[in-house]
Amino acid sequence: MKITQERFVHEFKKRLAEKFALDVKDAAPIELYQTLVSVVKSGYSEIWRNTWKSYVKNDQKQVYYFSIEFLPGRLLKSNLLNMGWYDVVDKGLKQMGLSLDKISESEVDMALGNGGLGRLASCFMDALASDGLPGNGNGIRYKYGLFKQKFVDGYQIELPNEWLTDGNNWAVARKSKAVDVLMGGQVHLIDNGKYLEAIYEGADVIKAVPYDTGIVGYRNDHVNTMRLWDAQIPASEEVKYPTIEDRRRVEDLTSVLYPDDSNYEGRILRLKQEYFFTSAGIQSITRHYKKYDRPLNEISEHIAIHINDTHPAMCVAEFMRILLDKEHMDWDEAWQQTVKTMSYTNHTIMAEALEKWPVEMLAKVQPRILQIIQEIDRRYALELEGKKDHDFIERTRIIKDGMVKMAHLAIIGSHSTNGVAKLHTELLENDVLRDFYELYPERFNNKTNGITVRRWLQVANPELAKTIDQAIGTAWRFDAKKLHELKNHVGDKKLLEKIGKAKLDNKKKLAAFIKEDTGIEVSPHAIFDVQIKRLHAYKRQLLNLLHIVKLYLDLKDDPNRDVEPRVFIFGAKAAPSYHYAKAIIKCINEVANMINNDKTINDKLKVVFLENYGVSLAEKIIPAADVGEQISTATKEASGTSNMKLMLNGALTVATLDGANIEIKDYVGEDNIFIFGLTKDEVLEYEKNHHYRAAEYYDNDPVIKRVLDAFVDGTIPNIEVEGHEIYDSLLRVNDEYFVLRDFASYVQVQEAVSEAYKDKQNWNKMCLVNIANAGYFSADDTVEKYAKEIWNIKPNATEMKGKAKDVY
Ligand code: OX2
Repeated sequence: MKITQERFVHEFKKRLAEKFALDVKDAAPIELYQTLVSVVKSGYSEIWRNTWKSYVKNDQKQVYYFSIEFLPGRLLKSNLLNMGWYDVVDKGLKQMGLSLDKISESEVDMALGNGGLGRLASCFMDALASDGLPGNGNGIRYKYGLFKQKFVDGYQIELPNEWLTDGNNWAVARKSKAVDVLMGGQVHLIDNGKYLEAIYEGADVIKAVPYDTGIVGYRNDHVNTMRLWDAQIPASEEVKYPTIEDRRRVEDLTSVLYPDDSNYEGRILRLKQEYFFTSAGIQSITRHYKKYDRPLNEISEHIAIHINDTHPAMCVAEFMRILLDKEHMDWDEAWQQTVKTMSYTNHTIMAEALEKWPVEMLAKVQPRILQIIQEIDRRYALELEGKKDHDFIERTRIIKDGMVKMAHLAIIGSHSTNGVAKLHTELLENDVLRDFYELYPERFNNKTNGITVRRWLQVANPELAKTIDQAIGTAWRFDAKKLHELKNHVGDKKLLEKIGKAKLDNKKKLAAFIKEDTGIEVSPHAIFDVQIKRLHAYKRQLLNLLHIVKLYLDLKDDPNRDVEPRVFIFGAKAAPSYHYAKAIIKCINEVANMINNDKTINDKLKVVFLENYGVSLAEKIIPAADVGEQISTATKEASGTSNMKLMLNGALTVATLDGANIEIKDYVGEDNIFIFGLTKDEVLEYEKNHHYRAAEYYDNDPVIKRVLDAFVDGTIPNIEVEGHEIYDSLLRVNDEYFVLRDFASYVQVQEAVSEAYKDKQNWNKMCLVNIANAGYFSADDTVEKYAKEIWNIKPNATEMKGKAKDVY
């Protein structure tokens, strides 16, 4: 729909009257929001239909991205931007005395994920659509998103996140496309003379109902689909569930998001969720494929299925189940199609996150799937007999000691395994998955993560975006790599000033938000130093905290010390069962209380821990950050993506040589990033030889001793228990993540940061270099590489990316 301001205002008022029988002046924010969503949806629904039709008409190969998490955040502004409606709607709303910013605040974040993995999936959805690529999401429609975090007495409290209370205005329920998922019971194979027939007994039938959300491409008349499944009771089975509790048992399958992205916890509900959305997705894909009478032994030429981390690894077995049991294909042919269709991304080398499930649990969830996995495993071992030694086969097979290793299933059952940053892929190939790399070298590849520059710069930071337009034009909005043209402007003092001004304005806005949210007053002229990510020991929020305590003690010694004022800002949720991470949260909050209320500190130091970190909060923090903390122990952070978002917004990175930090350093050069700490080789050396003694650092470094003592000697109030836990984890349990080992080097680099900040012009120049290089981490390019090198899919022929250019 071609939109003008006049037409928009007319349409908006009409819908508000129809939907709520209200005038603009009487409508509540939520009513205004819902009205706006309905106008926006009407603007892309026809394109959505046409996109799908063109896939069918052109018989285009499509990819289905299976992910147990998606973190789209708010969709309103992002959709407006991508449709090319943003400015018109913004002005139209102003004409009616309304504000887009305010209306947008009524949208509840769609928080169906934990962190980086889920947000990456959503950046990829946006990028697929914007590249005009035929890509669909497949996941779970959790009734409760990731918990809402509150702090009470400095402790994290988790509250349910009822994001569906006002309904989800973007999604469309497609009851006619529901499929039945079978779970539990028993299965027998009977030879009926023609094929082996799988007979299910006593299985529960669960109806999987899809909710589809349009994913709007950027200015290209292209709308893809993210399909999320909801568990319901089929009408035919209602009598089996007479009570409300019975019904709830089934419906609860899609109630809660497993609130942990790294600690393994064997819970059957999680395994059921994994099978549920895998089976529903595969069934709907194969059903659709068959509708057009195409031969099944060519299916891998028409569809690609991506397994995002191991949670959907049962795709391999479910796809086999359909081809074998429903389509009566023979094993070898079915296997060939399966391997050609599937591809897999690994997101972590943390041992506790590599999923393993007990065989007997799988037997309970879906006995036929277990049978198929056992058969895949048997054939795998048989095939390698005589070619590899016994130990190799035992190490790499899927089932070992009564456990099913999901990563092995994903690797063996797919044609591509990729890591998410160069270092991470290298570690997979040479260490964690070395055996598989030896076996299938051609299957391994790297795809460094990327982010959508639209949400993280155009939407989140309009002032900086306009400043960039003035310097290099608007082509970067279509191709983020073009941001590199900024490099020709490093000597442009006016531009550097404007970049500084945009940052200051964003800092003022964040300062106002901090005041409103926490009551803490911070000066926008201080360095805003930001660490935003899940709370995990390996991410080392603790290292940041120890440094803050050091700065505080230094100021106590000498209140007149000349320091560059800093505001340390944290945003992080800890998994509810992750006790240690919660102890760190408590300590950060108590250190914050101590410092913020100490008048002698005179605003030279402030610590702010914002509650309930998520996509929308990130959009407020990132544009205002001067410094981004990426300080994980080398080898532990597979890639990181907040590092990319922060540099894009002109923050300078304090980083270890871990994950994508290394690639960031290679692009911006050592002068434009603050690198410290152990390298990968040093960490691996320590881990191999076990010769690290954290206590030596405590004994020999008086600064470390003094800082750690503050946790147990009453200097920091209210952490009698947690302070000791942290102290013990470092000194008695020997500091698994080398916090003390990296401390001195971290302090040094932080001093360099303070020093650098004194020269504003040079600082802004460094920011500019970071912005200029951030385009190399655009998800559009990352996804294009997946499309070419893994999925073998091509952009839609009707794609009009180029044409839309002159509209802006
Ligand atoms: C995260 C990784 O920890 C992070 O380094 C990476 O950037 C992100 O995935 C996207 O690739 N759960 N979350 C992750 O891995 C797992 C498992």
